[in-house]
Amino acid sequence: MKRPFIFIVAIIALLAVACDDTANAEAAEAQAEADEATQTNVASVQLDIEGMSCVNCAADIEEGFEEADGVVEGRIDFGERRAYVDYDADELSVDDVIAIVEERGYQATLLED
Ligand SMILES: [Cu+2]
Repeated sequence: MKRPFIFIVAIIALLAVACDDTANAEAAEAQAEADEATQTNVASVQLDIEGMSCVNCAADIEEGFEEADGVVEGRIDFGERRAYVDYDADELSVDDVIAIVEERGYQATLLED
């Protein structure tokens, strides 16, 4: 009669420990990301994009940004035919960002403001 009770207590204890570990790991990961963000030399650039015929083309380029190392965030405004890209300037140059667009088969030119 006593055994099942101990077994259940043990399971609950194990689950509690596991959940706590997950929470700690998530907190550590969030902290690491925050540290990385403050250390990253983020630059922003706007590009004029040519060659897009539909919103799928915009999504295609955004996918290129997502897959590229060093791009913090890349967004395409299909209506304006424009890309807004935040990137790690220690890792990439503007030409590298343009190359990401060109690899997908579109043309990008730096928008001077
Ligand atoms: Cu398209």
